[in-house]
Amino acid sequence: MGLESVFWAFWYILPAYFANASPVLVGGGPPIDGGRKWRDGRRILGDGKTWRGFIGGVAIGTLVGVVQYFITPGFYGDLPTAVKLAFLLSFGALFGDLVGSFIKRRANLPRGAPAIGLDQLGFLISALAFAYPVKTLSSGQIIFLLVFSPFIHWGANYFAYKMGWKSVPW
Ligand code: CTP
Ligand code: MG
Ligand code: K
Repeated sequence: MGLESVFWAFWYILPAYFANASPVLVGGGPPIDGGRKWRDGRRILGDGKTWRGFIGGVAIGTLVGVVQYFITPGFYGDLPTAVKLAFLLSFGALFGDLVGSFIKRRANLPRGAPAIGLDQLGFLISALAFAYPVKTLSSGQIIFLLVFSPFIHWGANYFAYKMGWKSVPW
């Protein structure tokens, strides 16, 4: 795959990365599950999934898409398409993140416990699925993102840990 198509793959997915990474800075406050428990007696999602993180992440990711439109309008066609795409990528990413936490709680993993695969790819697969109807990538580009995103995810989390934004480097 050419360098150019690698670039567009990253450019395409950027709102999802921003949406997924922002809650660590903008999150906090009331948890989405309202503190409620599932029938297994454990939390539905846990305290790590908050409304502020979710809404803030979707807003930041969508805003990133607007900025991207003004940098490369031709890639999106028009502004409404860019906004729709960025919103779906961001919403999809954070929805996938919630599904991941739901699965982790059912597996009896406490908040913040790492789940290799789920943590790095859940948000990405969900973002790609939500955005698919508006605009998608080639299968080669999707495979590229699936292979390389875990490294970006680990790098970003390590950076956030070093900055003191997170208590664990994952
Ligand atoms: N966060 C948030 N709201 C979200 C997602 C994340 O407020 N919807 C914040 C929380 O402070 C969370 C941090 O971002 O602790 C890091 O996110 P993540 O690693 O996804 O959550 P974990 O704390 O690891 O929780 P879980 O075990 O459920 O994945
Ligand atoms: Mg985590
Ligand atoms: K996560």
